[in-house]
Amino acid sequence: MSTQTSDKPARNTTAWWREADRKHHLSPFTDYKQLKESEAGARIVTRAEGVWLTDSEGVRILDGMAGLWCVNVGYGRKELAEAAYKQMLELPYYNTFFKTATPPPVELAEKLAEITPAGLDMVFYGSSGSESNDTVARLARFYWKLKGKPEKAHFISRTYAYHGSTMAAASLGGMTPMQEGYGLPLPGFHHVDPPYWFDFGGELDREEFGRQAAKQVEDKILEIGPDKVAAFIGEPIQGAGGVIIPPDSYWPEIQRICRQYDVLLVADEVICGFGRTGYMFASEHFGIEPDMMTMAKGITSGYIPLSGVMVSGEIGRTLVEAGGEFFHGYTYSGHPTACAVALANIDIIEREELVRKVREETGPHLAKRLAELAEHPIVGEVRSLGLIGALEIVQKKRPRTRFPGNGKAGTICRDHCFAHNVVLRAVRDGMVMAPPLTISTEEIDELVSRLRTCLDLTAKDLGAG
Ligand code: PXG
Repeated sequence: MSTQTSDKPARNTTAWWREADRKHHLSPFTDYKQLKESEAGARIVTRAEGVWLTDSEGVRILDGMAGLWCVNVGYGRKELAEAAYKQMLELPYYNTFFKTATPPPVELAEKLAEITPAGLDMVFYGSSGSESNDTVARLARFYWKLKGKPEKAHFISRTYAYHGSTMAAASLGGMTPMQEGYGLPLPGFHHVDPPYWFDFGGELDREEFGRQAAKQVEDKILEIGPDKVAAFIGEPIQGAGGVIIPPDSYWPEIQRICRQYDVLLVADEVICGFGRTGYMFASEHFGIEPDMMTMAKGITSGYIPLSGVMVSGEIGRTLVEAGGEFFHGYTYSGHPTACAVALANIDIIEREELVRKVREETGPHLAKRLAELAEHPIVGEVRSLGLIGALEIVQKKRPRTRFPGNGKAGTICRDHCFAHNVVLRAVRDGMVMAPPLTISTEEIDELVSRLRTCLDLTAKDLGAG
């Protein structure tokens, strides 16, 4: 417990929040020493409307990341606040354990069965993407046990994948810094290369590279033994890994391989879902028919935590017909307030035709504006689908050559963006973006124009301008 002393900043001012943040708050993915030593401290965001954040100094910031890839319907939606308020007054919480249910999770389950890809018709709820991917790991093993194949317990995923921060989700993920020194991945979690043509494709034709990347999954299944592999999991587009959009040849091959070896195919739609790519789910675009699909983020546009795992009819039937308790669940599985917000959020997405707008209007506009940046001297590639996109910073365009310092150029550009009040993420030497789906074409122009300025400054800093 701290007490106020005279040299302390006044309570609830920027300086006070920064000091309290440094002293008492352990933020995720933070170098605490670096934060402590940094002059500025954290930027304190106090309010937001549409695609614009406002910080505690009154500065307006264009949010090119929709929070953390989640605020799909934009900020300031009264309907979502009202849905939560109404539900909290009526029944803020009751559990879904022990043969009980409440109306919102049931109504949402019915809605999700309607809007998710064909074949997926039951949902298991959690409160985060990590929890849902942990559920996948347990559910896949439970399923194979019920099928009389308990030895089918291994998982295959990709490097640069992000599936969450809990132990199983981080094992499914392919971020080495999250694993080394943390005793991860857990036994039984295997990784292959991602379908990342720009960094790994060399001189190969994209589609040939896509087929070779998929073949790695087949080779890995054969190495482990098909009778031991439970599931393959992948984000249709790897988000946190750098917005890796696979060649068209990739997913159909993955699907064929999974079917051939009786391996469950799991799509992690935590970022891609709920309209991000111009489809309600990116699986539709890539022709993926997943056996399980995880969702979070855009399901409530980040207004309240909620996640889910959709399962196929076959998995659902097996659970129901074989019987035996699934020893798994969270206090907040099917939280009524979160589910009420999700229903109101999906209603906005549908009523405002956000998915169609992203596919036909704002997505193509972003692609067009990004294509202009491809001419920039330090831009090696631009790519996007709907409102998720990336550009690669390079020293030389042909052959594709990075700046020295692996990630340094990206960090420089990200810091310029921060200073120019546009939030974009740097992933190694790529700049990634995922604005709210409500962003206007004018706001996209503003985002791209600020990014261009920051690329110019980055080029100058790197002696390439
Ligand atoms: N799957 C995917 C595809 C994700 O992007 C998770 C699962 C985990 O969700 P939770 O709700 O447990 O965080 C994510 C999360 C970043 C960043 O810096 C990305 C995420 C989370 C935090 C930071 O890009 N994605």
